Amino acid sequence: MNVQELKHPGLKQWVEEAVALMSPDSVEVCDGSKAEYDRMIQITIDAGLATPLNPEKLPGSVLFRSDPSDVARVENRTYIASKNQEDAGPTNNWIDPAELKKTMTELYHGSMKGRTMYVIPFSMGPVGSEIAKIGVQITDSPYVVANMHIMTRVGTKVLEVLGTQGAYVPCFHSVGKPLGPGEKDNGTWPCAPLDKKYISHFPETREIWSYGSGYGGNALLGKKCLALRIATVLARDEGWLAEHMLILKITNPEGVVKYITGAFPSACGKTNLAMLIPTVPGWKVETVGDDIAWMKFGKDGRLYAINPEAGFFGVAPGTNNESNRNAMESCKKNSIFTNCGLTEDGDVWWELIGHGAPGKEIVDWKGNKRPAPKTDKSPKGEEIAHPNARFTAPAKQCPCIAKEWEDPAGVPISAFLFGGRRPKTIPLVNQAKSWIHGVFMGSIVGSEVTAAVISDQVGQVRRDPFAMLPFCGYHMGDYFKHWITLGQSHDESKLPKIFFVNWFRKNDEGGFIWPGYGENSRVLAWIFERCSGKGKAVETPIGFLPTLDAIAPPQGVSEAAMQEILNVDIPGWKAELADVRQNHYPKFGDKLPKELYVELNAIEKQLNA
Ligand code: GTP
Ligand code: SPV
Ligand code: MN
Repeated sequence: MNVQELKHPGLKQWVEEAVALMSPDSVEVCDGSKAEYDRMIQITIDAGLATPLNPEKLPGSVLFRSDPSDVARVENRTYIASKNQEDAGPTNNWIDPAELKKTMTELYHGSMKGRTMYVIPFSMGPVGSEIAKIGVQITDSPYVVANMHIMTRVGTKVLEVLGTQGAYVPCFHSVGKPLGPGEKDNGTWPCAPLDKKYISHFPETREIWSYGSGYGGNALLGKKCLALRIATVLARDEGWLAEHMLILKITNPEGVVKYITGAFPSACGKTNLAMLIPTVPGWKVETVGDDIAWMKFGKDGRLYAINPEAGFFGVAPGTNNESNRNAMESCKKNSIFTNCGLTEDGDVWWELIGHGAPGKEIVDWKGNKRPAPKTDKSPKGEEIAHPNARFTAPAKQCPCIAKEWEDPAGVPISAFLFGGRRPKTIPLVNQAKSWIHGVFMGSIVGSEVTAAVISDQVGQVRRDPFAMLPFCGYHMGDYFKHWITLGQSHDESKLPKIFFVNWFRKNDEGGFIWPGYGENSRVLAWIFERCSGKGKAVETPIGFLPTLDAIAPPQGVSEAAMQEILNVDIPGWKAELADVRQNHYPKFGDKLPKELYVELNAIEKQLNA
């Protein structure tokens, strides 16, 4: 479809202005068809950017290798350009919106020369449902178009819902690598250098401008940019929640169903928990979503969650048939792999895939030939797959996708989990005593920084409140307040119960104490029972902890180890709370809700008693 055929005058004009600014060679409006997807993939193969994989192993799938400057989200190039700096808050980068638009307009000037501009109408959430939001992304990356096909609902059906007057979030995206006459990508991933990349959000006008990166959350603008950063602003104004949360359905041996969401920072286990295969007999887990939840109150006063996405953009390393068989099955066909290794037999490979690689050689994520590894481990810094290598797979291919996953009414949530990677102090699981106590715990989440972000802090613990540090589109102090207000204005008995979990406690040798993955079902079962008014617990200063007989230890975990991870580490917690008081909360100044200091004071007092 061409631009002249667009029936929405505002949209048509916006595209025409973008064309005038960015000077693409041609323009195409995406229809969302399979033929279009196949054509995008063929274009990237012809440009030397995609490698078709062995159709007997991974039918309909390809592998991309990106640029070393373009392998993850770039938090220090991500901006919340609200009119007042105060509204972006201390945890977001801010530039005055007029100044930022001026800078970026210069960068966009002619940035699509030699390329095609694709106009992607997309829906976050089922097309036409009341809860869904429409965006329109223009991009010069066929890789992005193909990924958007999998991750969102794309095409003509979205334009039909938009009609002639409908509202949409306009999203500019250019990889920032115009081509000269006759020039081709020739196998070089197109992007701009790090200091020219911008991932910008204009919360008042609800616009997204992204430049210079073709990767993941920087470039698939429905995901973190729209469904989180812009959506958090809408949610604040309209009284709902847009969160970095998985959504799972859990069924107990008696057939009782509950839905649980969980917020863990990037690469801290959401996809794995959402698809977990329980080791506890008789229990079943199914997936509703693996990264983002939008939650609104139903007439019955309960919170209902939908997954606004249509696919998984999952971390490849660490994924194997033991740890996450459902993810392995989801990406067995029709999938896009980015920055994985390529074996001699046309298969993908990554660290901790469960086996070495066949043959003599393997191609690493930088495109270099290396000896085929005999085991599935590589020394740090010498990985064959980038530690943030990803698969993009349609959610409907997941063997454990819940039948409700596209229900526009959403699923009623019984529990929220918060957690991160914490080698010490934070117990395996801990239940908040009240909504406000849970909000306090969410506000102090800490986690080791992972490879999902380009940062020199990888491995260091940082505070990542609600796992939303890089994804909140406004002042984090106001975000805490929003959570508190929701609790105060609703019947607390109907709100989800709040839990803290930590799968990542380490022993003195640096090994994980808790085996994680499927064994996390032991913790889910306890949480399920707590939500039913059962499940044995002891009250401690930090919350309700399971009694030692409440969770049977998995094989290989001693009684003493269980005691260690279910203990209140009093000196550790005192240090934790002192750090919150000295370094974390002061960042938010007057915007830190005083209710949170009340919680902090009360817990400190009990720990000192
Ligand atoms: P994003 O997509 O970045 O938001 O990540 P995510 O939160 O969905 O994380 P994911 O489930 O993809 O897990 C990231 C990494 O953590 C993978 O390498 C997993 O193998 C590993 N992981 C997940 N769950 C566990 C667990 O219970 N224990 C341990 N030790 N590792 C885990
Ligand atoms: C994350 O970093 O939390 C992701 C990957 O889910 S990305 O889409 O790149 O944001
Ligand atoms: Mn994520």
